[in-house]
Amino acid sequence: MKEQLAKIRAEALEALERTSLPAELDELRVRYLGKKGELTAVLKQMGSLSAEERPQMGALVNEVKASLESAIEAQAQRLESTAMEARLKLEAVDVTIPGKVHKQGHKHPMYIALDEIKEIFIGMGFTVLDGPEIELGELNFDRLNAEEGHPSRDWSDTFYFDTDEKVMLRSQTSPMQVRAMDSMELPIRIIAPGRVYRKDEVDATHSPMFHQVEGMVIDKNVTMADLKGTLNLLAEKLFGVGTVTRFRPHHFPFTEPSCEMDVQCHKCGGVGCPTCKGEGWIELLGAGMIHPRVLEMAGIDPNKWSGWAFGMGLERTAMRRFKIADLRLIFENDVRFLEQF
Ligand code: 2NM
Repeated sequence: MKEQLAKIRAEALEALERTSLPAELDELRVRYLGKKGELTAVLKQMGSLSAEERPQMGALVNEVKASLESAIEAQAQRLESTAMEARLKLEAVDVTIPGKVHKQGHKHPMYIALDEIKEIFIGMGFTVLDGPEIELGELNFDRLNAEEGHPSRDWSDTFYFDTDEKVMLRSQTSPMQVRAMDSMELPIRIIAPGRVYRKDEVDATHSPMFHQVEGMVIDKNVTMADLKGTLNLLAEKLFGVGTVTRFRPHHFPFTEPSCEMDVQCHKCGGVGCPTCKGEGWIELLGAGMIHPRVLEMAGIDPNKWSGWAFGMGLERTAMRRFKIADLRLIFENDVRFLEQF
């Protein structure tokens, strides 16, 4: 029996050495240490031993069992660390390999100008509103005092939807002003930037889609002086201290009185040059005191409240802000152009 045990131990240790997978280890564990394993078989033979031999053999079996258990445990740890090393090797990342250079995009100069405009108005307590580009004719025209028959409502000027002529691409962002009058508590100070659509022929100064920033203030005792003061401040903050402006009378259906604001030409200082088409001035925006009927239609009492509003084209404002000569550069999105700002 002693020889038998020595043989089992030697065989088992040798078999252990040759294992390379945890499953093989399990197999050996069952084969040598399991209930039907070889050591158990030896134990079962103990009945035939004498009373003196039995404890000796028992101790020997236990010793073999313990040494096999610890050998299996040691091999298990070895296999585990070999597997881990192999995995680390396989998944190793060479941090010294140069990375792929991604081409970075660039903010469009018009949106840089818009961000500046937003900052200026936010600093004066205005809220920036965003709204739908598909609008109801009711909000785009009727509620702004441009009733049936107004020239801007003509099919040749406006993108109506074929299926429903009540629905259109907004021709200005003023429907957002109407929404604000309907939903916000007075007093109101808002600007509404966004895309607008008109059936213009494409040329150096026109595109059927362009961007606008409109704005509106409604409060008690608001006058034309507030309009001029605020818009002059906008011009100075956007184009620099000392920027010269002028206000000319104009007509819009939604304001009364109405005006246009010009900025003195930055190229010639007002003398007249090709940039300002010899005028000395460049038109910046339209504005006016909100028509009492527009306030009334929103349920605002024009005897208690008054307001002013303005609308400016963002493309042209950005062109002036960054001294860009041709509108088409704004729409082409040539990276060599965009990277300059
Ligand atoms: C302009 C010029 C003048 C304007 C008016 C309103 C509203 F809703 F308050 F009546 N929003 N925007 C306005 C006034 C727009 O664009 C050239």
